[in-house]
Amino acid sequence: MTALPPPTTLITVAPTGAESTKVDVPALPTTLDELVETAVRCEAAGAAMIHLHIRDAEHRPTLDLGQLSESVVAIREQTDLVVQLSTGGSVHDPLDDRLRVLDAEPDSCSLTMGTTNFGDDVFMNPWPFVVELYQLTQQQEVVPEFELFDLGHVHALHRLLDTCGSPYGGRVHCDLVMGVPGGMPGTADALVASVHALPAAVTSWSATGIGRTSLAVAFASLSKGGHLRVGMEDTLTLARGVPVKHNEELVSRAAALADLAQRPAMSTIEARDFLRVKARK
Ligand code: KMH
Ligand code: ZN
Repeated sequence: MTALPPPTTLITVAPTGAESTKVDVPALPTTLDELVETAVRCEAAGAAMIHLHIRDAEHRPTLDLGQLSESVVAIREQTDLVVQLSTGGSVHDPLDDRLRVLDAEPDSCSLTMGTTNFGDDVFMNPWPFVVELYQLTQQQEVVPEFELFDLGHVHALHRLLDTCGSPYGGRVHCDLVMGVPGGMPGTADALVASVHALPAAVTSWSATGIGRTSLAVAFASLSKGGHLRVGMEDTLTLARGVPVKHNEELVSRAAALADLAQRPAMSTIEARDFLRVKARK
């Protein structure tokens, strides 16, 4: 029997990332004020969760714990978004710093299920690190979002759940990150193959397509009953030669697609229950 698609769509905004520079992309929100302004506007446009990377005073990626905590608090004060901190950081961040991200007490965190080539770099996620980070999420009551860049990462998720049990909260939410040079392509075929291979314990999944794969992945995700992640971490143009001026544009477009699919954007209240995040306000 075919399962019914979920009635609403969880829209996550990933506004900044760690890869683009402020010099190349001045519209990238890098200061705390810009991040809060972005969060407020994206929530109004339909986002229910924010996937957060932060920058230092020189706009460089940082995992400074004080700044992370301050950002989590500021976004919580000004919005009801589910706050997800990146534990991926930048490809240059030491693994120990990435483990300490949870001390900033986010609602959720990203947790990438394996090492992957990442353009000309390598995004390191050795198995013992994945296990340690997962166990910390369980102890610190943070809901993980499993980032799957490749079919091998899907297989690794089976292994993690089999060996380490359920996540905090009991829901298993994943995100297919598609179109990274070095990972799986941003195509409907790759999305369908990944979804078919997900563990039975998975309760929800979203997908994001890097760069020009963004729309193809969004359409495929909605068609397969998935959720959406959009934002300037992954996509800097709305169309060829049309730069994104504000993350809100990408969220509004995702919300319009979700409406067309008759699965409108999920509210933040719904998302908190959907993901079973801990009440921290
Ligand atoms: N910046 C990438 C190296 C995550 O946030 O967890 C890793 C990344 C994934 O963006
Ligand atoms: Zn990220």
